[in-house]
Amino acid sequence: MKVKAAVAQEAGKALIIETVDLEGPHLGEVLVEIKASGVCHTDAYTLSGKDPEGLFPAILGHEGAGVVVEVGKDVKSVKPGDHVIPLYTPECRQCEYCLSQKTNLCQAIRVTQGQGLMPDGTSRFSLDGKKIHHYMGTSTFSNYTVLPEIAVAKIREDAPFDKVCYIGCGVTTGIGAVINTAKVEPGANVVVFGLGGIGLNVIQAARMVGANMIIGVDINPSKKSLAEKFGMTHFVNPQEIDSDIVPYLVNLTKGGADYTFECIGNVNVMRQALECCHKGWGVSVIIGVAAAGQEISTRPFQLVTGRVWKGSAFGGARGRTDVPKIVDWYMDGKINIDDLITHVMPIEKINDAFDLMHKGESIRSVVTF
Ligand code: NAD
Ligand code: DAO
Ligand code: ZN
Repeated sequence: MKVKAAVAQEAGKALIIETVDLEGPHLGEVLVEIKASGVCHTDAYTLSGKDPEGLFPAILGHEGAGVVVEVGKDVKSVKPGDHVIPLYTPECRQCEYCLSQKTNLCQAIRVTQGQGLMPDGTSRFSLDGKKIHHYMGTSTFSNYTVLPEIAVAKIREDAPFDKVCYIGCGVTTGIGAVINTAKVEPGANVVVFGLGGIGLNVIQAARMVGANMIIGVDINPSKKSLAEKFGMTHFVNPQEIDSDIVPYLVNLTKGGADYTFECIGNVNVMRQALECCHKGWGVSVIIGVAAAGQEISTRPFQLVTGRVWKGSAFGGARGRTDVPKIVDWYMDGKINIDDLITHVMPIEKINDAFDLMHKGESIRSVVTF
């Protein structure tokens, strides 16, 4: 079939709206009509050419929502008409990783997904007979896409696509890091570094679980008011304090934070986030993705004396199991997504979404089809 997609032809160039050929679903795959897709930093990172695993030409996008229109042979868990959120972290429920119950990093299709291909090693997208790569197994910057069955979460039908698409990455990443990875308990003191689309979701989850102090750290003072709306109790701008940020935060929390979250992707901030944790038990969770080749460091004595360094991918969420629950939380008013979606535009304007992101003027832009 012919589909409308924003194609990344080359690194560092704007996306081009094209009419692309899409083959129907093979064994174990589903064809999904994408209704809305968020535009995330990871799309921009790959488009920039800095992502060593980035492949071109490709159809980017990994934060979508839509409707199943056709299923391939042997597909059992979804049917045409079902509303779904694509999952860049699938959940096969059969691989060693899924069965371990210790991680959400299902490996069932990891190799081909990283090669920009479907699990059988081929692409469904082409333009003028030339292969176009899939991206993160999702390629949601297209009005139709093909996904493995294990990479879709079935969601309720009354959930608005242009809001719940954000659960496909940012919302789940931030909320899941608090609930699944750190397991923040009521009364805990929390520090969140970076108050963007991820950090604000960390903040709202910290409030939801009953954290005591929720300290937000950002160099951009314009982030303060929205963060307060989401539950931040104290704001710290590192450029406006007299002392170093680590002793400042240790003092503010009277001994160190119980939990910290790095939501920027800056290795120097990752160190600060670990070192402002409470001696003996403080846990620091790295969410931000640092540029290729970057390394973290600290004095090992920080860990010897009980601080714990962890990482979190897609909030530790098992997509097919957890994403429908997060959609319910949104529909029940337990979490706020609406105030984070600052811009909505048709797919034809997708390059404006990247510009807004680079200028720091959006929290999340959503493109619709
Ligand atoms: P964003 O740009 O919206 O937010 C980053 C915030 O950090 C901004 O408010 C900025 O002002 C602030 N900031 C920048 N440098 C700072 C510094 N030195 N000190 C304090 N604040 C600083 O980004 P986002 O969409 O929230 O994404 C955050 C990170 O999370 C990115 O690295 C992204 O790639 C990553 N991410 C990780 C996962 C995962 O599963 N681990 C998923 C999605 C995104
Ligand atoms: O299993 O090795 C693997 C791949 C895990 C991918 C996890 C991605 C986490 C962060 C990327 C940013 C997502 C938008
Ligand atoms: Zn698996």
